[in-house]
Amino acid sequence: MQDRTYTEDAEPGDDVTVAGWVHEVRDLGGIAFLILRDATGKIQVKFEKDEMDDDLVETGLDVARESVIRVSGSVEEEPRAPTGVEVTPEELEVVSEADPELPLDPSGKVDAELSTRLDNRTLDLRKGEVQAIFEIRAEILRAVRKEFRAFRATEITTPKIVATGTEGGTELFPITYFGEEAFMNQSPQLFKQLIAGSNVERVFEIGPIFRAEEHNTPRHLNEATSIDFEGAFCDAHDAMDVAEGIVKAAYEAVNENCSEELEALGLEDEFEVPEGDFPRISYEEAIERINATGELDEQLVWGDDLPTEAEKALGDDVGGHYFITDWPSEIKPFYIKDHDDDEQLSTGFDLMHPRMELVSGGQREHRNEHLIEGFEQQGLDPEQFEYYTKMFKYGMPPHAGFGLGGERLIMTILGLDNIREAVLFPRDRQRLSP
Ligand code: ATP
Ligand code: AMO
Repeated sequence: MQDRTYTEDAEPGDDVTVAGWVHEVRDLGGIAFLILRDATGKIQVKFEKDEMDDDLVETGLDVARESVIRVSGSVEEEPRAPTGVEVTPEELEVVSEADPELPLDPSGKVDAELSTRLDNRTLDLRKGEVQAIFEIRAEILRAVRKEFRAFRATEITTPKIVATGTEGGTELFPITYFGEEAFMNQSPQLFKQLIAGSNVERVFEIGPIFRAEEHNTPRHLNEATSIDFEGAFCDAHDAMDVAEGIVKAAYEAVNENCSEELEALGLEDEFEVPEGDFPRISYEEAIERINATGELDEQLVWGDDLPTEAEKALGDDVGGHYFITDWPSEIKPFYIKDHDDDEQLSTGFDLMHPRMELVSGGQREHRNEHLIEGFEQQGLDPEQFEYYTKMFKYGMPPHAGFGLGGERLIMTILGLDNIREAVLFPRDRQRLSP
């Protein structure tokens, strides 16, 4: 690493070399200031024109905003400086000059459209509030990993290039794999089950999922980060306990470790960790409550999937996170187990934030003959899934798990309007680069 001091570590009395981006230059006549910004903050560089070398002053004041510079000098206390200290430069080097025509303003004084921001992510990330989102994202993923370890789960990674889809045929991205048809994986579903059926027992994965969804909404991506769990000898309620623990751990970590970032986002006063247990509402009760709100033009009947306005009505009614349990079997995938005493009723559950669905999960069908029947009922060819079903012949324990949308978690925790704000380089219908 090149020898330099982070701006946050520059203390009065030090001789330092700081390096970073030119945030702003303010020329007041006899005196001028340059604000230098790096990953840790900002520092003021002072130019007293009569007392300093002309070349040095000229270089410092002519440099375009967002150029990269390196400054060596002494640090002094200065209460009027933004951070209480300033550097009097002895040397100043322009390391990389910026074009003065910037496509967006990293100081944030001029708002930019989301698409302009995403096309220029490097410049966009120079804004404190944008950097804060990704610092918080990293902290959430750290906390999630730690929490899974506390549940004795082992982190795995599974293939993203696969021969068969699991979450519905229309959402698959086809690719060519050495002349054969293959797909980008929609979910680690089958792989995580195969490993939960080994002695490893409990697994988690944080990785990309690919969905060829045609629609363009503020909460769908075509490449998203899924936080998956699967545990042997777990039922749906155990999996709900883990999902609830993971979501709460994420909020707690942000609350405890991200105060500066919350401040950068203006959330320091309103940020709240969810309290109490998340209610577990059966699908049947959910549709009754939704119908009772009178918010829907048409009453829901048993067997309907919940449209977005129904989720919203129930979310407003409940007022916090909640589970919807015991969904009708026919609207849940083949791998979800039905209740033993009622095969119309599945063990599938969703965890909802008032704004949107965060998690889907359930207990899995672990009985080989029932699994084969389930494939047939959903019009899938069990032979294509032989690599999966055959392992159910050699001792498959009951197991359960879930998938949690990573970006939806970040989006709901921070109240972001658009899921694209929670990804560095989002993939959507219109966006394949950068
Ligand atoms: P699924 O794909 O099975 O619905 P999901 O995991 O993608 O599950 P969501 O996307 O939150 O979870 O749930 C689907 C919801 O999205 C449905 O309630 C549906 O009404 C809504 N939805 C789907 N397409 C659109 C769209 N183009 N605009 C707005 N809402 C949509
Ligand atoms: P599901 O398809 O419901 O379930 O996905 C699980 C969670 O992933 C998130 N998610 C998405 N986020 C952004 N953009 C998308 N296009 C998108 N699609 C899904 C949501 C959703 O709740 N195999 C099951 C999980 C399981 O049963 O373990 C599955 O994939 O937050």
